[in-house]
Amino acid sequence: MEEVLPHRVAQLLRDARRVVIFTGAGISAESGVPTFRDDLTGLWARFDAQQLATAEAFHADPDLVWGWYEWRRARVRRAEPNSGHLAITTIESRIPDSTVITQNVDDLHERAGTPATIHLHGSLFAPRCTAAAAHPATFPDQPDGEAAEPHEGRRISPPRCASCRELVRPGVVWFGEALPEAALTAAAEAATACDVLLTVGTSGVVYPAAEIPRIAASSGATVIQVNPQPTPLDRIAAINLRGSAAQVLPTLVAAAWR
Ligand code: BJW
Repeated sequence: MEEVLPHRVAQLLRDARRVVIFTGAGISAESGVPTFRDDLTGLWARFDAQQLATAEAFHADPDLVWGWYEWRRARVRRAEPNSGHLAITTIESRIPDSTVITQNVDDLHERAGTPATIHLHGSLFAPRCTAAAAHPATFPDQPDGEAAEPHEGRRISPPRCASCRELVRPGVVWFGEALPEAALTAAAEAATACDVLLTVGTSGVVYPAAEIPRIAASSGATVIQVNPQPTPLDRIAAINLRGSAAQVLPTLVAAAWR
């Protein structure tokens, strides 16, 4: 890959007509939300996130899995959007045909000012009935996620659906489950039509979401990657900016529209 000068990257962004910003857990890391493939810490250290985020784990031990999601929900509630989320809102204000697509289940893009974020993997804040997706579920937040953690991890019984009394489950997409069709279609269409796609803070290993930057590249868009670590997306990215989202994105935005 040729070396790309910073002013050239800024110019590419400034001149773009249609931009997609595709984010993963790394965008929220500097807000204090652990990435998905980070080792779990504290009382959750002996669990593996990839094994907890499955329907099988929930059915085998609903209290364990619901407790983990409650702990994460409380943690996200305490987090604030960082300068990476905010830089994305500046890009949206400068390039009206911008689409933000996230794999994250937090609400930090929305709280930064991107209300129309496309969520490919659902939300921590949209629990639903295990039996009928049409039954939404509302329930109170736990008082304090971390303080309430008992020794074996924070086990909490999930509530029951008010309509049919089945268990309520997190409104996220687990391994082996289909992504929400409308979100996936909208994401693929935006990736096909964009001229620049910024991929930020994702390992790029979870499909079909990881197809989104690949669709953009094969449709002729320039893919710019922001990540402190190499990923499988390095090969399709025209430009790899090695650094953290909260540092690189504001610098890029400032260089594009100074
Ligand atoms: C920073 C940073 C900083 C750190 N700044 N960066 C094709 C090939 C092989 C397998 C498959 C395939 N197609 C499907 C599959 C199977 C499977 C899959 O992809 N498996 C792979 C792991 C091998 N996919 C599925 O099962 C999907 N469903 C499916 O295919 O269904 C088929 C079907 C069709 C029709 C009917 C029925 C079924 C579903 C995938 C769902 C993924 N769900 C999760 C959990 C969500 C809930 C929860 O959060 O608990 O989504 S898994 C997890 O991974 C989560 C994330 O959104 C997703 C992606 O992770 P992400 O965001 O990339 O995070 P990390 O942690 O991996 O990486 C963080 C990155 O940030 C790193 O690169 C760091 O360097 C970087 N970073 N600090 C910038 N400050």
